[in-house]
Amino acid sequence: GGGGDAEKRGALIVLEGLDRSGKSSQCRALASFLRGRGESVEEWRFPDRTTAIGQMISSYLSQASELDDSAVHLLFAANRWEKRSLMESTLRKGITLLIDRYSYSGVAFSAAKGLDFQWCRTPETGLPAADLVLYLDIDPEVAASRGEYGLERYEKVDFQRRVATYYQAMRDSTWQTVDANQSVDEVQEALREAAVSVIQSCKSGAELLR
Ligand code: DGP
Ligand code: NA
Ligand code: NA
Repeated sequence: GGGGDAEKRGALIVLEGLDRSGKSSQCRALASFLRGRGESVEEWRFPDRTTAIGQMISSYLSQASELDDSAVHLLFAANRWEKRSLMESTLRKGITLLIDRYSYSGVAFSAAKGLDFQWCRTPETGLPAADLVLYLDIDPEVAASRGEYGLERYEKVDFQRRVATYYQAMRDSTWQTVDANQSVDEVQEALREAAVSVIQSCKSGAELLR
């Protein structure tokens, strides 16, 4: 379409990384920084454990239930699809979405179990595309030494190492890798610069809703 006002919108910004990469606290700090600059921002996370599908996923992750690997892969994807229209309408209102994990987690964690990489990507196709992916790059050994590691299903160093290789296979022009072995403040600084810049592009209509 044309480049009119109707296409000015919020940015879809995704934070990705291994478990204990610091994503969730960086996400919160980034949201409050952006709000302080007067931006409209909503913080989301996937899996969204509050929905019926999310509760099945949560029970699986806490190892309270077992599910077939392919079935649980489709549940994670469905948990994103059930939020699609809300995602799109929120972006169209000019609100920026800051999302803690998205389709990249969906593919990387399932492929790391041995499911076919291309098959894993298929159910993610057609979801709103991220304008910016902030990848918090952390050494799996460093992540493992952080608090509470090992309580959920995927929190094992060898597994996380495989997840990291699949993340690398998905890097594209929307990705910015931030060294998450740095201090919390240094990581936050890098995230802020990248986020401010993409929000500006979306406002100017340079990034059109796909
Ligand atoms: P979190 O709530 O961000 O700690 O994520 C919970 C765990 O689930 C974490 O180990 C990452 C994993 N995960 C997140 N999204 C997906 C997904 O779509 N598919 C799979 N297989 N795992 C995921
Ligand atoms: Na986790
Ligand atoms: Na999540």
